Amino acid sequence: MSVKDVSIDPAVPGLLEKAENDGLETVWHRFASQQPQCGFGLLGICCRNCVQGPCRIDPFGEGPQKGICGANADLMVARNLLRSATGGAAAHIDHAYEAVEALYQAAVGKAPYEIKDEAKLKAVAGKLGISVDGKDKNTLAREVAEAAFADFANHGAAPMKWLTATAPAERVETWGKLGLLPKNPDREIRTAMHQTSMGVDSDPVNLILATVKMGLVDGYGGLHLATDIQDILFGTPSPVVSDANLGVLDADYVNIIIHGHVPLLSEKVVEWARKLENEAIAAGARGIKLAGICCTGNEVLMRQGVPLATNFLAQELAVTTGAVDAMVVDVQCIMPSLADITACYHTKLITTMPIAKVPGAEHVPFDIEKVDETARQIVRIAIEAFKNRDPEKVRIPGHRSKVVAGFSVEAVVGALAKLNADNPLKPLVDNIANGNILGACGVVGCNNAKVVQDSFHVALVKELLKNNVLVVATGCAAHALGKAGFLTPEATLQYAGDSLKAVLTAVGEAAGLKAPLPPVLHMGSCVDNSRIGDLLKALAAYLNVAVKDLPVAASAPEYQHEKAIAIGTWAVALGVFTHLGVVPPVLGSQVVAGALTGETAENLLGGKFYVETDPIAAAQGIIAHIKDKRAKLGI
Ligand code: XCC
Ligand code: SF4
Repeated sequence: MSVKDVSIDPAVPGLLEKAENDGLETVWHRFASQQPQCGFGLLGICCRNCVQGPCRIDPFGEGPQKGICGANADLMVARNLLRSATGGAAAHIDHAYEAVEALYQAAVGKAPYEIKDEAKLKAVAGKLGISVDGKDKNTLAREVAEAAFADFANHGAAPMKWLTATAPAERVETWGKLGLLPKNPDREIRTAMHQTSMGVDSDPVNLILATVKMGLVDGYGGLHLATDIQDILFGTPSPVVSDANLGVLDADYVNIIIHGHVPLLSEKVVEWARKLENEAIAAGARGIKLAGICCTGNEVLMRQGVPLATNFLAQELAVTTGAVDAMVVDVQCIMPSLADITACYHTKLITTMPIAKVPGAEHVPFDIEKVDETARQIVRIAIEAFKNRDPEKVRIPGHRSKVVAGFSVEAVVGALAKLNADNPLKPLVDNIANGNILGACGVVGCNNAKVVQDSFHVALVKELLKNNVLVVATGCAAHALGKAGFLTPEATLQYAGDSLKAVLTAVGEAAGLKAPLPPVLHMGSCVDNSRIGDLLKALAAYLNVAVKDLPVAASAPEYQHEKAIAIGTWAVALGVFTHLGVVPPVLGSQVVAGALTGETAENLLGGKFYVETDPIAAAQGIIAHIKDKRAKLGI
């Protein structure tokens, strides 16, 4: 079978052809083999929550309308949705917890990480109400880690501290009134699994509310906690210039790809790759090149300037270049098929986490106390593998685009402070108020085989920029926009509407960049969506309005993961109008689909989901929403 027109990434067609010539199948071949996909599943009306099932509802109303236990379509859809959000939140929370453990171990001298960002440490401690006076950084780091552990050990009635310390006060009040404030994140996950098991909750509305609560568990116990702790450990990002796309690989070098989500090991791999350059040179290479895939890639780009190799859908094709000596993976978004592909080349697939093994891969366990040894061992495996590389099988696409990344909130405020040191947000807000910037949109999330790779991200963002909507990006969306050249000053000149262009040019010049600010600000990995939340909180506070009143929106045009469902729900709970470019499996229930996309969500939370599968129509919907919010603010 041959597949075509699956991506707008210029590196893909050549590599796809190579994969086919090398006798390999990719995600797109398997997607084609799966057609047509199950209609019950697409609508969310199948259930296998007990072993009497699986049960299905006939969407045409002729066959069964209830499962064996009596569950109807509304209940199945609501239960399935809550389970998905719970799966996503569990992934983020496990990630965040691991970062907290690392911080604790580092603080007590058991893990070899230097606490890099004392300013962030103090800022986070301050928000948590921990006094910083006279404490050295290790003592303070231990206390911050203990405050995080306390959330996980919370057996009382108080809400999760990380939420009350970081979410906007107006939101905490709103969620409190609705009874949605989560307590211990682990317990919330347990409760949600219980609530959705056979014969517990049969009220779809109650399940929808539980899903919103799970969004909050994700947003604060997962995203915000992970970002805070990782910034403390590894540094808060600041602007950095690098490259994106598979052209960053180099046939003359040992090429190591880091892929996954949790940067605890990859930070060390970066460090050791730099330290062991000489060994690579002794092996006949000119040095070592690192490149990232998925969110581990974003993490090491933001803090270390490591180039982006590619995003989710092209991870297999990275290996088919024949030039990757080791692909090092941690957790999440790692295709099980990678081992089939690496088996065809000299590439070492290295798994590192106890919960993420792949048959056929080499497992080098991540052990936090010995992380330096682990990282050194991994780099050496790559150097050894390089010696076995077959030059005949190498084909590196020439495509690479410059990217400017590293836009943490601290960095954005820092750049704006060059215009107004006392009141850094004023220039931004003034330009929103006078209409030079129409509004802002966070474009985030994944690739999904149902969408031509990167096409929705790019078409949507082009249209938004043309209409003077500033874009911030994270996750695989940021990779997509990076590959397509949107993370550069040049993109401002090429794509931004006139008034947006003028503002970005003025800010860029004032910040000493000698060029405009990019029109799409790369804010990091998917857990770093917390940074977007913080930016919204700061803007709302400055204007003395609620986040739900701001002329802003979010979009996940090509999302695939359960994590994206959890993040999207958090965004809606925060009061954000949240576009989805892929139809979620809820259309089997009017009750659920209607509540999430209609007045119920909007009245209770101020935000709602907006599903639109055409990029231009989606941009228009987002712009109409932004204009509506502007009108309500009287600007
Ligand atoms: Fe995975 Fe985060 Fe999605 Fe990309 S964007 S496909 S989750 S790597 Ni988060
Ligand atoms: Fe069927 Fe009910 Fe069991 Fe689901 S929980 S599989 S609907 S019997």
